[in-house]
This record gives sequence, C-alpha cells and structure tokens, in this order.
Amino acid sequence: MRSEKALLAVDVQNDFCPGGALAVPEGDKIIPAINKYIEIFSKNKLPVFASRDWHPARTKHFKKFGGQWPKHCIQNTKGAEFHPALKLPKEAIILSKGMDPGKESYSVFQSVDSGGTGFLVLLSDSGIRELFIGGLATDYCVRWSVLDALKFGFKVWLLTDAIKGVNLKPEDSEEAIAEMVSRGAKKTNFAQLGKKA
Ligand code: VGL
Repeated sequence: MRSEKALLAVDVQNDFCPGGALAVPEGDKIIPAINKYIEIFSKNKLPVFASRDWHPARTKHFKKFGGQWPKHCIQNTKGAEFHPALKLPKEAIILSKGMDPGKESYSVFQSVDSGGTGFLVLLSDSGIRELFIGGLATDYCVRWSVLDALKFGFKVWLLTDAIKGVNLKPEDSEEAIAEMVSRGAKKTNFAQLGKKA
C-alpha cells in the first residue's frame, strides 16, 4: 500500500545509550515510546525507517583524527548495534550514514539503505510526504534530519516524547527544538497521534 506517512527512528544505538561510547543522558528512556510508535505504524502498514551511525574505525568525525567526538558506532561492533530493547519489525528499512571517513554526516538525508539507495530517493519513490521523527540525539542527528526534511518540503512531526539530547551545553536540546519548530516542524506526542497516523 502506498502511504504518505512514515516513521523515522534516528540512531537508537548502544553507543548513544547509557553505558555506550557517546551516551546521551537517559537515551534509553525513549525506547518504550519509540516502540509504541513502531507498533502503531506497523499496524497501519506504514513504513518504518531506522537510521544508524555506521562509522569506519578511522574518520575525521572522531577526536583522534581531528573531529569532535569520541570513537562511537564503529561498523560491526556492539556499540553500533541497535539497542536490544528497540523492537524493529522485519520490514523496517535500515539506513546507514557516516561511512565516509572524510565527511561529517549528521543528517539521515546523508544515509543509504542496504542497497545503497539514498533516503530522499526512497521517500520520493514511495510517495512519502510526511515524516514522524524521534530518536537520538535531539541536538545533532534529529536536528539535522528534521531541518533537511523541512528543506526538502516534507511535513515533519517531531515526536517530543521520543527524543533526547546530548546537551554539551545544557540548553542545546531546547534551542534545537525551538529552531526545528521555527522552521516548520510540528511537535506531537503519542497521546495526540491517534488523529494523525
Ligand atoms: C550523533 C553526535 C555525534 C547523533 C552522532 O546521532 O545525534 N551525535 N554523532
């Protein structure tokens, strides 16, 4: 069935959760909410996309090679796996990003599926016009993905009960949310969703 709506769960990976290499404080707390969204989208036969940071061992994204971040989400390591509590259906489309050692990529619009097709092409090919976005981290990959989605003309619902931020500065997530909203994202949560999915 063609549908105009899809769910995007951003980077719900071990390394972004407590105990991981780049843990988002309480990052794992959003997983029950993400699972509820996954369930409702699956039930309604709506596409579920799940992105992952998928870095080579050497990339300029890492401090050691000139970047900002500790090593994290290295391909085929435990840290790069989706968190074990995340319940992805077998139909979920896995998107990988951050493979280019010379580039920083925070936006899911820089990701590809297992066959190498970019996210924007996948969305266009399936007629999707509306994205419901949650995941990690509010102030980085969620923010850049939402801003790109708006730039490309998608309607964006920010799932406020299913995002958490890194907050290098304590106000980073709040500022990111305000920016996403000012560019056109709409905030919603699970209780309000019944009317939209
Ligand atoms: C992310 C910091 C560094 C994210 C990725 O997924 O939000 N944050 N790399």
